[in-house]
This record gives sequence, structure tokens and C-alpha cells, in this order.
Amino acid sequence: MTSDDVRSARVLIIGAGFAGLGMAAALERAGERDFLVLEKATGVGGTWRANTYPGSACDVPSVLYSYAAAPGRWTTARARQPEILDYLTGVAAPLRDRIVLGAEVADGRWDEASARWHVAAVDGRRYAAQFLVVATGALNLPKLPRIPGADTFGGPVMHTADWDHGVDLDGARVAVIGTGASAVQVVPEIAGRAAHLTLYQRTPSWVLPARGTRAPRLRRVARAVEYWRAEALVPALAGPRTASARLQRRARRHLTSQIADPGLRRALTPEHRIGCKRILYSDTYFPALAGPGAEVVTDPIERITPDGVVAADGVMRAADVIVLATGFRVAGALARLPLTGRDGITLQQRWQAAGARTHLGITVAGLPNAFLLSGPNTGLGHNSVVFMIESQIRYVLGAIAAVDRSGAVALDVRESVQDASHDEVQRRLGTAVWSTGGCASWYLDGRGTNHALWPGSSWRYRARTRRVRLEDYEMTFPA
Ligand code: N01
Repeated sequence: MTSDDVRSARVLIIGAGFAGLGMAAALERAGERDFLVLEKATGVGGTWRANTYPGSACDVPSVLYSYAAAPGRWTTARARQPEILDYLTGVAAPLRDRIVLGAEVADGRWDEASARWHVAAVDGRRYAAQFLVVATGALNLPKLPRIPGADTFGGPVMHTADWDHGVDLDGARVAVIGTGASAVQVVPEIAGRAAHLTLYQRTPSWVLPARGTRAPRLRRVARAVEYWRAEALVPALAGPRTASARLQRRARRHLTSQIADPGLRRALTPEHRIGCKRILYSDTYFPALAGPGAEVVTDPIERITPDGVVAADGVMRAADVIVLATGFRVAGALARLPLTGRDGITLQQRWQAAGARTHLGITVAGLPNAFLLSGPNTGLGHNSVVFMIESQIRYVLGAIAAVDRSGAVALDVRESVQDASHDEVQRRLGTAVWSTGGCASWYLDGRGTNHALWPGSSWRYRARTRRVRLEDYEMTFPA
């Protein structure tokens, strides 16, 4: 293969979801014309292309769950999936020529001699770039529970993130497994159509009332109000135990007001502290479970048969369709990306040895000129991740500008800076509700370490990422 077969760009972005498209649009606005976006799917949108289950929506207000530079026109306060996908498709439209669809990355390697990333797609296409932005997202590998007999089931089994719209739920008997953010959205939709709904609950969730549905008219004001209202939750999550008590009382009142039956109410009352898992918002989830055609099963699932699901109470409950609202395989999702940095060491090897260490969730020692968006410890349990993504995008723009200004060809975060950044985040997470609240969640990996969340205010993250401190980086200059 000759060098002509390699498509070169100054910046290569992997992923055309919220983060990747935001990065591309920001580069365009900054006057950078030499960039490409590689997307493995056949369309843009990432999460919002994949999650088409009935009821799929964003529980964060749309005025916050949108780019500051592209506010969008929303028909409701919290948009549903089709509207969010339309919005992202609109953002992608002017960038169309720079987005390569169906380009799944098979390999990425830093080449010291050329100071370039060399990237190969699964279909053999090759790319080279000075800067690499990894925007592949954290929640994209569906977690399929291993339940004995699952392969013997006679009907369709669908994960929420892999919905088969050809399956008819009208009048069907539907078994739903899981009680997280996806479940509270899909359950009311299923209950409205199915003849019978059985919810298999391993752990109940705290649910707060859904907040208003009308799209605000004064968008800028609404954005500020919603932002600070969300930030007010930080003490309940990252602060002392007492700070969450009021919130938990509100959730308990919501449950009591919607569920009259004491037995069902008991079954739906969590034992963990609110915030330990993602806080859910719904006015329709509990009523759906209290309806005449619904049952909540709290006995663990034992097996699946051709006709339905058997729980530990020994009862076989017949089902025509099984819905898996069982979440995603998160731990190590990023590390699965085959990236090889300095000294031939892969990202996976680095993180296997020392955990998912990064500087601000963005740069990784040994991976020069590579930047992660939505990287480790940049998720939020209380506010819009788009705010975090935009902080990262600004940082990446700042880093690229700093390399250009200094006459260097590459920058690589110092190991000591990365370690200090990582250790500080972990120290603060140690006392937060995700570690102390008495639950297991996808926020924690197999070792109980939280590599998912930022431990506090998003404005603090914005402040930390406002300026690229060149002293944090080793710079490489042309020979
Ligand atoms: O997944 P989850 P999700 N047997 O991991 C249960 C984002 N999101 O798709 O709690 C029985 O939260 C599991 O039980 P337990 C958001 O970041 C955002 O709902 O582990 N049950 C749990 O109840 C969210 O946090 C929006 O005991 C099993 C459920 O399945 C993230 O996506 C909307 C099981 C999984 O809950 C993931 O949410 C939707 C088994 N073997 C999603 N395995 C917004 O609106 C798992 N479970 C922004």
C-alpha cells in the first residue's frame, strides 16, 4: 500500500455521537478545516441512534442537553429520542463531507518518527492524523444477563439498546428485566400496550417526580435556572449523608402518593441511599406497576424456559416477549479501543496495570496528541454531560492551539500530573454516595473503583479544564 492510500487529516475524531459531533462543529467554528470524523455505524447520533426503545428520552432538560452554540428548538422540556436524533442530524449536516460512515476503527498507533497517529478501519481504509480525538462513548455495549435457559425462550428477547420494532407488543405478555433509567422509560410504554407486564426487579430505584414538560420560552434564562437547580444536588451526592435525607424523603413521598398497596410499596422501596444509583424521574413508572395487568417480581430469576421466566418462588410466569433493560458493559469499554501509544504500549495494558488513569479524563500519559471525550471520571450523576463534553472540547482546542503556538509537534501529559489528578478524584469519590450509599451500580468496576463519575460540581470541572497548562505536558519538538 502506498502513502496515497492513506487519508490524512490534522485532526481525526472517532465517533459521531454527541461528543464527536460537538468536537467537529467546534473545530469548524475555530476555523480548522482539516479534520475527519470516523463513525462505525451507518448514521450519526451514537447513543441517540441506538436507543430507540419506546419511551426513550433524555431525563435532563433539553436546554441543558444541547450544545451552547446550537441551542436547538425543542417541543418539550425533555426531548424524546427521535427529536434528539433529529437535532444531532441537523448539527452533522454541514459537516457531512468530513464524516466517514461505516468506518469502524480496528487499530490506532502513534508513530514517533512522523509524530502522527496511524489509524486503520476494519474495512482496510487507512488514515493518519497529528491529533486523535476519541469520542466513542461509555454506554454502547449492551449487557446481556447470563440466565440459564435464555437461549430456549420461544419468543423475541430484546435489549433496550437494540430494539426490534418489528416485535408487536400489543396484547402480548411482556417480561421486563431491570429497573434503571431505561426501564422507567420503557415500562409505562409497555404497560399501555401489553396484555400483561411482569417486571423482574433485582434492586428497586429511587424515583423523583418528573419535572414540567413544556419547553421554556426564555431559553437562556431556563438554561441558567435548570443548570443551577441541578448543581444544587451536588451536596446530596458528594457531600455528607444528611444532605441527601431531604431528597430521599421527597422520593419516598412520591412513591407513597402513587402506590396505595403497602406490599407493593415495600417492594418498590430501595434500601440504598438516594443518588447511589442514578436518580430517576418519572410520574408514570409507579402507576404502570400498580395497574391491573402488571406484576413486580422481587424473587431472583432462576431460569428461562421456552414459555416464560421462572423466579426463585418456583412460579413460571408466561411471557411472549422478554425485554432486557439490563444496562451496559462499562468497565473497560474505552480500553477495548485498540490504541497503541509510546513504546508500543496499548491503552489496555496501561489501564490494566494501574486502573483507568487520565488527566482530567482527557489525556493519558504515553498517548501523545490523543484526547478522550466522555473519558473516565467525567460522567455526572446530577447534571448534563454535554456541559462536561463542552469543557473537554474547549480543552482539546486549547491543547491543539498550544502545540501550534509553541512550534512543537506533540504533547504528552506527564505521568506525575496524571497520577495527582487521578488520585485527587479518587480521594473525593471515596466519601461520595456512590461509594458509601450501599449499592452496586455501573459506576463501580469489578474492584469497586469508580471510573465513571466526576466527584462534584460541573463548574469545578469547567474551571479545571479552562486552561491547558503546558507545564503539565512534555512537549516534542521537530528534530
Ligand atoms: O442500565 P442500569 P440502564 N438480573 O445499569 C438490572 C443512561 N441512561 O440502561 O440494580 C436481574 O442503570 C440491574 O439490577 P441491579 C444513564 O446514565 C440515561 O437503565 O444491578 N437484573 C438494574 O436494575 C443510566 O445510568 C437516560 O440490581 C439485572 C438494570 O438491570 C445508564 O444509561 C435514559 C441483571 C440495569 O440498570 C444505564 O441505564 C436511559 C440480571 N442479571 C439510560 N443485570 C437518560 O434519560 C442487570 N440487571 C439521560
